[in-house]
Amino acid sequence: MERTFVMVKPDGVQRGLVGEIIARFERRGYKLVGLKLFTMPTALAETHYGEHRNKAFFKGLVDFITSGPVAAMVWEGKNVVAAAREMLGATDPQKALPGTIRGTYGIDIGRNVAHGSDSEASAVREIGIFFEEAELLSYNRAIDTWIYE
Ligand code: DAT
Ligand code: MG
Repeated sequence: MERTFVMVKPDGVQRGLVGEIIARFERRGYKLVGLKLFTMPTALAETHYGEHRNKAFFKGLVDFITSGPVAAMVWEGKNVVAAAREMLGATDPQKALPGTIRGTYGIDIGRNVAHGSDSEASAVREIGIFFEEAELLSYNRAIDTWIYE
């Protein structure tokens, strides 16, 4: 089964959206296999957003993402990497479709509420930098036969 990294950013935590965002993935049928609330150290933020190191918004992005607690999670299920990106909506909330997380809760690109890995390779990389192997749980859910055919 595929896994992806999803994170409620400091704006989402401050606005009380952690439960709402977790609920959307739960209701969809995805399985929560890792979860923690913590404030990201600058070095970890710079690693996580390393692909944007040379962009004009990089410093502001790192300052923002380290400004308060984030809720980091790993979700598991069929095609969950692409599904999570669709559920988040476009990076710029102004362009995100209504009903997506960013299209429901966001306005500015620098306050887009939540993160999701953009590919299977990114998911593996991001899960590896945010979670120890022992923090990722394997467990059965009786309900899975009602979610997967
Ligand atoms: P995503 O989070 O959808 O994967 P990304 O990886 O291109 O988007 O950018 C990472 C974050 O950086 C994004 O969630 C918000 C911020 N960001 C991206 N483009 C930006 C821009 N043009 N101005 C300000 N912040 C930006
Ligand atoms: Mg990205």
